[in-house]
Amino acid sequence: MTEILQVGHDVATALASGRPVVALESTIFSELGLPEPANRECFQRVQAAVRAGGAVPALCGVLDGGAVVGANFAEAERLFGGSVKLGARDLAPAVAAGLDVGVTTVSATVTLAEAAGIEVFATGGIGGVHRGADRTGDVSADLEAMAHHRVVVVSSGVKAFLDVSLTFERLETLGVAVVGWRTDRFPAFYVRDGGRELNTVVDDGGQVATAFRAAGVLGHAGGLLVANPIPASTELDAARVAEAVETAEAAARRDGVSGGDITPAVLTALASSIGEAVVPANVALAESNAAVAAEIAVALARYPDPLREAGP
Ligand code: PSU
Ligand code: MN
Repeated sequence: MTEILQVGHDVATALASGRPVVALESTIFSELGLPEPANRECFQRVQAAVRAGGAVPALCGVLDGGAVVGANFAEAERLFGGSVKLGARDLAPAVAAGLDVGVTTVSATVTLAEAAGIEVFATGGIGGVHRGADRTGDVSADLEAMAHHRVVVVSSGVKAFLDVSLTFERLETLGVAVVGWRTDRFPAFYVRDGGRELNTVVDDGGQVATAFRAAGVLGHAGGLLVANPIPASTELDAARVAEAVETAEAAARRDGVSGGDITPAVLTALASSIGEAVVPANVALAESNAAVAAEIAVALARYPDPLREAGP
């Protein structure tokens, strides 16, 4: 029988000796997230950034009915071609069905990260409350997953076309701690300032590690979202993004696109309407988040979990 949770060799070795590991989702590196060949290039840059920061990357996904944490080269190649998007709730049924290739979203990946004992995860932008959610009920499972799994999530805020304010409010309701990485503004993916103020600013990985360990000691059950704005040199014009999002969303509605299919459809439309700067912006922010996540993972590795140290 296929093993349900398969931790790659390098990742397992690192975890066993308490060395830093950063979990990575596979949806953004598949064609659902970025067009060929930018998806592969993005993965290569993200992976290199994690390694340069002194941590081991752990690409996650489902292959042949097994949940993989730390895909090897050949496994990663299969995931890049994946077109079945899996949220947290889809993992177990995918395993049961023996799914050949499934790419994991933020919600599925933080679930797998915690199951494997990885404390830090990097992505581009998290899912959240969609515009018009009062009508459609479309709220990403990413938010609940961050509330229930003790994992540090590094992202450039929420996906470009969500309702940033409603998502920000929902994070508060769910008890997900949000800290700004060298900023007091909650970022909105392509733009550095998403319009909401953050109460806590962190300047280095050590501060995040302290907050995360404190959350454990204080009995806070959920995760910690580290909001890292897109590098200034690749930031897009906010008005232009807003306009392109309106158009792309209207087109998706007109075509009857719903649920999990909305993200890939809108991202494709955005890339064609805003043009060439979109993909480099996406890659740059993912790479920056990977570097920040590695710094946090390194700091956490130097700061042993007081709960585990205490023993039984
Ligand atoms: N942000 C992007 N591109 C993406 C995603 C986020 O710019 O492809 C993916 C992530 O995997 C995220 C998922 O977890 O979309 C959320 O999808 P949904 O809204 O269906 O939960
Ligand atoms: Mn959604």
